[in-house]
Amino acid sequence: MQTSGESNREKRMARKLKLRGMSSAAANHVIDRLMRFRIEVPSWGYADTGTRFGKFTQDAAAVDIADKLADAGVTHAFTGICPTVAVHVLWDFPHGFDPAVLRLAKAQGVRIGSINPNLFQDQCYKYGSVTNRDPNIRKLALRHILDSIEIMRRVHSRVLSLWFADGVNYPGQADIRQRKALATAALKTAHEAMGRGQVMLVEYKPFEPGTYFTDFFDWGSSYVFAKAAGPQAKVLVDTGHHLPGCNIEQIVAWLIDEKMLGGFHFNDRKYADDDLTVGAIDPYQAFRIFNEIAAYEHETGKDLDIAYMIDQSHNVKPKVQAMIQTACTVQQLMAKALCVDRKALARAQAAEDTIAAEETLRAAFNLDVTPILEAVRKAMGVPESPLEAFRSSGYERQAARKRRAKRKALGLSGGSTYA
Ligand code: RM4
Ligand code: MN
Ligand code: MN
Repeated sequence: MQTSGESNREKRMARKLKLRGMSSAAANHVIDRLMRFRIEVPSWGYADTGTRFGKFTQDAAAVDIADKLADAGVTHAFTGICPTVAVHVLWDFPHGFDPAVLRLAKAQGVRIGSINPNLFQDQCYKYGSVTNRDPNIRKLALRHILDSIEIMRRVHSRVLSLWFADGVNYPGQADIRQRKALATAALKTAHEAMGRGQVMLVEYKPFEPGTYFTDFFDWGSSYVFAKAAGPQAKVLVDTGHHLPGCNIEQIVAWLIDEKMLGGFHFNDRKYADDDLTVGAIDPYQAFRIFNEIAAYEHETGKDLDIAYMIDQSHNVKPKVQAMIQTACTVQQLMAKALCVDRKALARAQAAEDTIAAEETLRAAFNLDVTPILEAVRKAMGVPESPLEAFRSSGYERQAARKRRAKRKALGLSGGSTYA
């Protein structure tokens, strides 16, 4: 990155890192990788969302796709690493896809990223979408997926991100193998409709809304479905979609090794699919995932070509702040994982020195990577402390004022309740 004429600031950074046992060549390698690291934000993370018991509204929450793109634009402007926005077709294009969205996105300095069909909210999906026993409902679900693929084409998106709420609540309610066959058939048809260079991501979740089983219930099921669908289908790991105690980094390592990892939905959780901000509960868990990625990239000398995405809903935190906080945390944890001393780790492993091996990981996790992040942000032309800078920007106050007025004009009232 810096060939000649290192600034004083960079020299200072090199000195600080040396104190922490890192050479400036190693630090520069980490900086170079971080300069290429991007993570996608979800449009729904800017809107009012809630629990199944109700929604608590925020004045500054986005009302429509224009607001969501504005919030995404500001997230990108402050972090430099969030140039794309995932959309949920029916939430973001409730009146059908409007090409004006492309202009809006461009004006905010962002692009439309992954396309997420909504196969979970309409009444007809009470007993499933692609696995519904009613062929007419299956047809509707497939139609929506095909329409979503068409939207991908129009917005030049590479990624179709599929999450199915399909599942059942009681033993005996449905035939497990029949539903597996129906899901497989739908994915195959959808895969045939995809263009070259497009990717289909197949997400899984162990329960909710189905409480007895979901049809796409774990990485193995997504793997089997993706393999059956075709070569452009891969597995999507949502970090909140695992049962407690699950070793997620092992799943990630296996999927990387099988060339079947398509991407991530990052979030944190304490109990189930809590959609908390990354690192809120267990940053070491996220670090261990990034460690698998960094290890693979170190070994192959190539960037892993996957979709890094955030999937959170912010019920209590202000939306844009939560997103900036998350993007910075993800970037920080990736930085730490890139700082793992791979040679020392290999030596410790070869000597069966468990303590030294674990300490090598912990040393990187505990490393203060602030000088690295500051160097990256400086090179990207964004504030060194994006969250602080955003908090004092006044954006939220202005958005609250405008959006309050917009809601009033549209006659939109607050949240909804459970019953
Ligand atoms: C699901 C899943 C999907 C997301 C929806 C909103 O739990 O995580 O990825 O699109 O929530
Ligand atoms: Mn998800
Ligand atoms: Mn989820």
